[in-house]
Amino acid sequence: KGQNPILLWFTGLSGSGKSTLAGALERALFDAGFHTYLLDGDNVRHGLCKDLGFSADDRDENLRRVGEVAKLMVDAGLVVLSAFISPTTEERERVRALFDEGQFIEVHVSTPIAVCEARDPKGLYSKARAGEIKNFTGISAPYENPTAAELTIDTSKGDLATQVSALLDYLAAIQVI
Ligand code: GGZ
Repeated sequence: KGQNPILLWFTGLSGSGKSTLAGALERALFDAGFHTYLLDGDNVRHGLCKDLGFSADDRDENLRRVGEVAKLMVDAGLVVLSAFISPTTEERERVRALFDEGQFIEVHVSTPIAVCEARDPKGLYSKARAGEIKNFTGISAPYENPTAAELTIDTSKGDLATQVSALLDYLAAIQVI
């Protein structure tokens, strides 16, 4: 199926729902015949970036590598989705600058931190509050809210199917699908 290669960049706090949302959108695009790939901490931080931790410098390098890999995948013609906290505007804009106008679509998963912390699916927020994890985004390390995201989705409002529909509607409206 003919397709416009793009990168959908999901940014947001731990527990905000980035991976769930990106995974569900990937499934919908794949089912519609698109060639897709989802980059996230699970497939990057165990291999390509296994030498990196969560200091500001290591996150910066993690996101630089992810951006370059995504660029190669987009050059190869894929619809690429990524789900990383990506806490700073500078890091996100550096990735955007690798792409042509319209090829980089930033999705801010804006779920409030109180909701992310209440979800705490891996118990990381409680460890961060106890001081057992240092540099935890939103608790002891910064997260800069995007100011120019193409889309903003709060996963504490509405259900996953509605959120995926909103993403598909946007992609259809800008004629990338
Ligand atoms: C934030 C951390 C940390 C610290 C481990 N701060 O919710 P998760 O568990 O599954 O996803 C988070 C993931 C963040 O990695 P990223 O590669 O997305 O981050 S970045 O874009 O900043 O490079 C969280 C877990 O790793 N995790 N320690 N200190 N999240």
